[in-house]
Amino acid sequence: MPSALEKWVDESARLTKPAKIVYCDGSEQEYQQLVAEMLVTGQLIELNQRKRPRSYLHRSDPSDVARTEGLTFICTRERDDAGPTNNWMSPEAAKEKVRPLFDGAMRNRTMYVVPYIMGPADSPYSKIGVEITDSPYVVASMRKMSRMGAAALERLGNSDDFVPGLHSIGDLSPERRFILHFPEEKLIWSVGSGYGGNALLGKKCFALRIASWMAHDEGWMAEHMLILGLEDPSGKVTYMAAAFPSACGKTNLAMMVSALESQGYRVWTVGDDIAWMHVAEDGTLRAINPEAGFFGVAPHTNLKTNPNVMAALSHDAIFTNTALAPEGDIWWEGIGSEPPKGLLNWRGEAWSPELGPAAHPNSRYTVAASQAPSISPHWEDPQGVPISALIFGGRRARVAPLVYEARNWQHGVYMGATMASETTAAATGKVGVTRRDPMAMLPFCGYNMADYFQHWLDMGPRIRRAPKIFYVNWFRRDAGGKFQWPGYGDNVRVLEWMLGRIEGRADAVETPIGYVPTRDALDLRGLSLAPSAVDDLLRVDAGEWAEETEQAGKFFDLFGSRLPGEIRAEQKALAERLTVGVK
Ligand code: OXD
Ligand code: MN
Repeated sequence: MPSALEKWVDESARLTKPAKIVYCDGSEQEYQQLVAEMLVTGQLIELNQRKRPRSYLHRSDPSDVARTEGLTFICTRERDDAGPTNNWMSPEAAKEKVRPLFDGAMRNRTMYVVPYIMGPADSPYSKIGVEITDSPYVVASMRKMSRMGAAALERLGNSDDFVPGLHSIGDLSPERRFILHFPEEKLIWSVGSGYGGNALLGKKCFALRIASWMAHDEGWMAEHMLILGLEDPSGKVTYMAAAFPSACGKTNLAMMVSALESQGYRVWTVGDDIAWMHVAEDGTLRAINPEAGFFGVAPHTNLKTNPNVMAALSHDAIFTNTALAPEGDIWWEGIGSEPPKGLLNWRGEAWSPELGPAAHPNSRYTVAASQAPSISPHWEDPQGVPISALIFGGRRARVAPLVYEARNWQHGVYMGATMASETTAAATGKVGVTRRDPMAMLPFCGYNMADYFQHWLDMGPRIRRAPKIFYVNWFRRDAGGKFQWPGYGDNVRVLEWMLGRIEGRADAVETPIGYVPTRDALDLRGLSLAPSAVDDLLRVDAGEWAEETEQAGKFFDLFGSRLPGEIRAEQKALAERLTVGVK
C-alpha cells in the first residue's frame, strides 16, 4: 500500500504534470547540485567567493518582493472560524478557483518533494511538513530554514502525520497568486509567488497559521515571538520570548550585543521569529524555535545594529534583492558604507539615486541560525527552554512608557491583545498611523482572533510557573521628534530590570496600566540621559491612556459577541483605574 506521502505526491504530480520528480534528501551534495544548476540558469549569482564563501544573490521577479496579505486566505467551512481579521474563502470555492492554476503548472519543470521538520529533529514538540515545489530557490532556502530531507523522512516513517504544502511559482502574476490555508485538513496551497513567507511554506504558513490552529486544538501556543536567553553575572540564564510587529527590531533584540557585557549580562539567541511553547511537567512554559535559520530584512542591518548577524552572513548565505557591488559583494542602504561606484540595484540595473533604494526595502538574507556567534548552546534542546518572561511591544512615539509589567496573566493577555504600532515611512508612506496588531499575530493567526484571545486566557491557569508579562516601547520621541531611548544593545538594561522583577528584587511603582520601574530601578550608568528624559520615558499620562483605551475598545468591537468577556472586563477595569486611580 502506498504511504499517505506517496499518494499525495502522486496526486499532485497528476495535477501539476512535472517533467520529473525529485525527492530531496537534504544532503550537502544535493544542495551543491541545486546551486550549480541555478548558477547556470541565472536564478543565483555567485558572490565574490573570497569575501563571502558559498554565498549567492537571488533576484526575484519585480512584482514578487514581499508577503502578500491581501492574497492570503484562511479557508474554513464557517466564515466566522476565520474571523474578521482574515481573508476567507470556503474550502470548496478556494479549491475550485485555484486548482486550475496548478493544472499543468509544472510542465517542463522539476517537481521537488521537500520533507522537513519544524523544530529540533529529536524534540517531542517538533512537527513534520512536506512541501512540493517547482522552485529550486525554495528548496535551497528550505534547507537553511528547516531540518530538511532524510531526517524528516526518517521521523515520518509510514505515518500520515505531516502538513502537506503544494507550491508552484505558476506564472508569478499577482492576478494569479493565492496563498491558501485549509486548517481543518491541515493543508497549504500556494501559487504565483516565489518569495519568502509566500513560498517557504514551513515559516508563516505552517509554523504560524496552521500551527496556531493546531496549538488551539492541542493546548499549546504557536507565537510570532523571538526567544532569547539573558545570562546574569553568576552565569545563570533566564529565557524570554517577545512579540513585536515587523519593523520593530525583533531580530536585533534576539541577537543583541549587550551594553552591560562588562557587568556580566549577555544575550543568547534561541530564535528570531517564531516560538512554539508547551506546558511542561515541571510547570514551566517551554519554548522551541521551530526554524533552523534566519530570513531577515537586510537594509539597515550593520555592525552597530546587529554585529552577530553580520558575522553570520560572512559565509554560506543566500541574499535576495539586495544591491550588488562591482567587486561581487552585496550592499544595502544602512550597511555602514557609502554606495560604491558601479553598484547594481536589486533589479540588476546600474544604480543612481533617482532610481530609488539600491536594495529593495524588503530585501532579505537567508542563513543557518547555527552561524550566529550569539546562538545559544541550548537552542536545539529537545525539551525547549523555560520561559520566564513574555514581552509585547510596538513602535509608539508617545503613550506607552519604555517598559511596564502586567498585574497578572489576564491583564497581560489584554496588553498583548491591544498591541499597536505606528507605521514607518518605509512601510506605508504615512508616518505615525497606529495599527492594531494583537500579539503581532494579525497576519498570522489561522483562526478567529477572538478565539485566540480566549486560548491565551485559558493557557494562563494551566502554567503553574507562568512567565511574567511585560510591554516595551523602545521608540518614544521627545517634543522635537528625537528618539529618547538609545535602543539596540542598551535594551539589555530593560531586560535586566525584568530579570530583577522575576527574581523579586527590582523596584516598581503601581500605575493604572501596570508596574513601571522607579527611576532608580533601571541601570542607566554610562548613558547620558537627563533626569527629565528618564521621567518622560517612564511617564504614564492618564489622558493619553484614556484615549488609547477607547481606541482599543473600538478595535474589539470588530469581534462582536465572540470577544471573551475577560478582555472587555480588563478594558473596563483599566478605564476605571485611569479615572479613579489605583486602589
Ligand atoms: C517576517 C515577517 O518576515 O514577520 O518575519 O514579515
Ligand atoms: Mn516575522
